[in-house]
Amino acid sequence: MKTFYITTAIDYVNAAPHIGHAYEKIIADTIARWHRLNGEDVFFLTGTDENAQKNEQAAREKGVETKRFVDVNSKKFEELCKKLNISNNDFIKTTEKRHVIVAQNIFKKVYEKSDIYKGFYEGYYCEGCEAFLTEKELVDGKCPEHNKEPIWLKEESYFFKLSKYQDKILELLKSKDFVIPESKRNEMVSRLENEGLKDISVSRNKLKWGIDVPINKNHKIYVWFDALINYVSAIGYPNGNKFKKYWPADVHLIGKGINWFHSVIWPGILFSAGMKISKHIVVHGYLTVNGQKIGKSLDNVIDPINLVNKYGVDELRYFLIREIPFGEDGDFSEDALKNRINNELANDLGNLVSRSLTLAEKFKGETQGKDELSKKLNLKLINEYMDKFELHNALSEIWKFVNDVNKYVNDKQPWNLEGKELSNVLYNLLESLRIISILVSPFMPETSEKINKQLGIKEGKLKNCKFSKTKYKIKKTEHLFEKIK
Ligand code: ME8
Repeated sequence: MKTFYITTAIDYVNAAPHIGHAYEKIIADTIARWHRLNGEDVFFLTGTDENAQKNEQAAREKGVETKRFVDVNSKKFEELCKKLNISNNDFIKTTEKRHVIVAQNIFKKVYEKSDIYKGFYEGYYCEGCEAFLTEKELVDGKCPEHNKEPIWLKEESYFFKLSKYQDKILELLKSKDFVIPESKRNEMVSRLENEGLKDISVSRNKLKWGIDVPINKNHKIYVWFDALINYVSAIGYPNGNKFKKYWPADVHLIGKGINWFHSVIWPGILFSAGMKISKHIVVHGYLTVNGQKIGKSLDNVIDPINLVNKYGVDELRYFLIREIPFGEDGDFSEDALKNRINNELANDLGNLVSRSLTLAEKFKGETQGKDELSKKLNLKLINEYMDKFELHNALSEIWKFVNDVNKYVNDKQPWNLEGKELSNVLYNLLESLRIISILVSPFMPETSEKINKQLGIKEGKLKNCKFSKTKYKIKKTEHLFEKIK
């Protein structure tokens, strides 16, 4: 069976999750569910990045012991996953022993290959990014990502010979679809071509929080070196069955701010450790809230759990995917969310299901006839969009079909029909609903279940998306979506 291994970034636990975290998990989940629908053996990983300095600092500010603090906050991310109906197969916390052992193991392996050497680091460090910054990267002396002045570090440090892998990494970046979308690949290629690769610091001295450097207990492993390794520690590198089965990963889904770490540094580590390189780095854009950058200081960290409570999980999932062209930045606003709920969910899909089922429930005979609608469904195109990670286009193509079926109802006016003619229209409607239910299931799993329940059918797979003879047991119940005033 074809395997498919997908991961999200692991989230810092210095604060509660925000809508950007929810966005990433929803996209990854939809991709994972799509591949399961296609009959593949999917492994889907998410988790939390716990060894960062900023987690320790946040704990200190709250006056809580660090481990307790990260555990409590990590739970919030796990709860978010449940709330968003995320179908992850595992959740890794980088303070777990299974991770610590592997991070140290790979550090040692790279060291023994003479790709790690001791030196002296002097330069800027942004605690927000948990990254060493060059002067060039600063804007008005501040980190542009966090709008904060970095600290000046001067300390003994271990360095990773990233420069040694420059040619191999550039070749990899230039290969067609290692980084998706193209625009995000070009950014990496031109940065690498302009700046070249320097060796990078991979340890921090005199820290209390973090994973010990295995060859020198006075140092901690630099958090990014440790964090990237979660993708292999979680599946049991080097000898675990899952590692053998699923590595290399098919997709690392990440936000644009951490592209360099995944497209350049991670392959460098993998090359050095003699491991296979992940197949695709898939990069999404950033969300703003009412046009403003998400940030604690801006006080617009919208709590995704509240949004789910207020609007419903599938409503939020649908909105985020449909609203933002994949790979681009996008804005979240409750007004835009309400509009899509009322128009596309309640009107287009909700009403279609509701009026079809009302007619079907009343109809006593068997629904049969000839297929008049399947040519309206461009399954090939939907598949192509999903393969290109253009989830917004896939969803909009599915909606074209929903609205073609709506138009069919309006044209046929089945409420004025009876007997064979009515049976034929209902046959077309019910088969269309069954197929729509399959297609929307990765995007809106609960909605799909509700449709199936009312049709009295089991969940289908992608291969069942064709008109056939289905036995239905119609039982109309609730509305799929509530309109919002
Ligand atoms: O970067 N909109 O963690 P993180 C959309 N621990 N996505 C956003 C976003 C926004 N406004 N802000 C952040 C880290 N993200 C590291 C990752 S992976 C080995 C280590 C995305 O909690 C961000 O780009 O800051 C990343 O993909 C994810 O959310 C977690 O961000």
